[in-house]
Amino acid sequence: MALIDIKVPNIGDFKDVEIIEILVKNGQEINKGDSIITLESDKSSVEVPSDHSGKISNINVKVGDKVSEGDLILKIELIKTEDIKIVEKEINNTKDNYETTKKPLEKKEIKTNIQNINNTEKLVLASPRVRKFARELGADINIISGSEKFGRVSEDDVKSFIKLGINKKQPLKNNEKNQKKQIKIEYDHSDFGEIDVKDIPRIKKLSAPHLVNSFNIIPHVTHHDEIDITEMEEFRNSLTDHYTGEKLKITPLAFIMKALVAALKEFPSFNSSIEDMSSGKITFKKYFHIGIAVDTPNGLMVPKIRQVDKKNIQHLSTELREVAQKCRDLKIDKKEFYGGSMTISSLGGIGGSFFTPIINYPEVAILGVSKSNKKQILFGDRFTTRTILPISLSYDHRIIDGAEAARFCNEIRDNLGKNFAFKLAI
Ligand code: CAO
Repeated sequence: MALIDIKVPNIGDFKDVEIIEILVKNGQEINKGDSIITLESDKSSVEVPSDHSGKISNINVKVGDKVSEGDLILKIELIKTEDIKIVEKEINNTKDNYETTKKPLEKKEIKTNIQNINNTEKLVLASPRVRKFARELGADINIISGSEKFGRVSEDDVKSFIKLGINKKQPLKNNEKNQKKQIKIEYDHSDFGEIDVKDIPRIKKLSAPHLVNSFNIIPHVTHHDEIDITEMEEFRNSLTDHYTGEKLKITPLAFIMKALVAALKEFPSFNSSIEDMSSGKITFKKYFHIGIAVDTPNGLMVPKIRQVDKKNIQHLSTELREVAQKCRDLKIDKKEFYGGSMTISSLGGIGGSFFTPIINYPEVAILGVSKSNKKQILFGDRFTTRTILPISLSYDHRIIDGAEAARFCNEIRDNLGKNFAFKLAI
């Protein structure tokens, strides 16, 4: 079996850069020139092509790894006789011959893939393939709203953009220009005392376009409410392990996920997406995958917990912990960020009452959860101490009315009531 190493080639300024996509799988047969990984620096992204045809035998890297020239990406098993001959010839050639015959080819191939976006007005995330696709269709990638993680532009985003018929002179870009004008200040902070200027963390830079896109496109309204979860909390705190008798570590979030999904079943418009208003179409999802905003040292990530309707509280709680840990260890596959019904952003473990969460586009609503507190409230004709959970529902006012949002919150409130809490745990 003839195995050959495929290493990171010389690609100019790309040193210690992050792998953001692995484009091949073990066992897959590829041709010379096929892209195998995508690298991304702060300024640009590049797809690295294979310089040999064959079968992928061993992928040595994973998404999130940082690599430089010469690092091993994967091994390829040469299948065709002519490929083996080519490699044998290369090996037999002198080092000088090798440099002159092989290097220019690599550079030429890679150069065509490098997307230098230094001259654009904002950082737009898209793979070279998508950029090429946009160019071929005459679309300006810099004004396309990305629906993927951190606002990354996908091929589908380009297609939707073309369908919308937006061009460079349309409002989004003007808005951005106006925003630039508005935030320009005419003084220097250092005029007023000592300052320290630092780089904005990378994940924040990447997520910024996604947040701006959502905030600019979706007319947000946030509905606040308070839910009495006294019985739910008593029930949660009473849960013990069937075998050991030890108290189960289940946070309120697992209950809230279940309550949310039960409400989504009653109010399908909250489990929908509109990507192209002009098409007059709205997509209703029949699945219940809930996005959970996870605070990590690298920034905020929103993985999905799949099929929440089919899992019990304990299962959800365990999965939530595992998924949050994967995010914090950067061991999560990017697919886990796609395909959500609605998102929950819980600051309950941290503090505060009420906030205005930004909808995770292309979803149409997000449920913000704050920290529950014991409060004296009028219960019947007496003041009594109850546990109150503040919630904040931001919704897309294009398709959800205020009355519907209020009813949706009422439904969540009822679902977190005593009887439902018992039912949920089964
Ligand atoms: N009210 C009161 N206490 C709460 C609570 C609430 N609403 N929600 C959680 N808690 C408690 C938990 O019970 C736990 O208590 P113990 O330590 O006594 O067991 C503690 O707070 C810590 O919980 P947690 O945060 O570890 O777990 P979680 O399941 O509530 O949340 C996760 C998991 C991943 C969502 C959370 O860790 C996180 O990252 N939150 C931040 C999300 C964020 O940044 N959102 C803002 C995004 S901008 O829109």
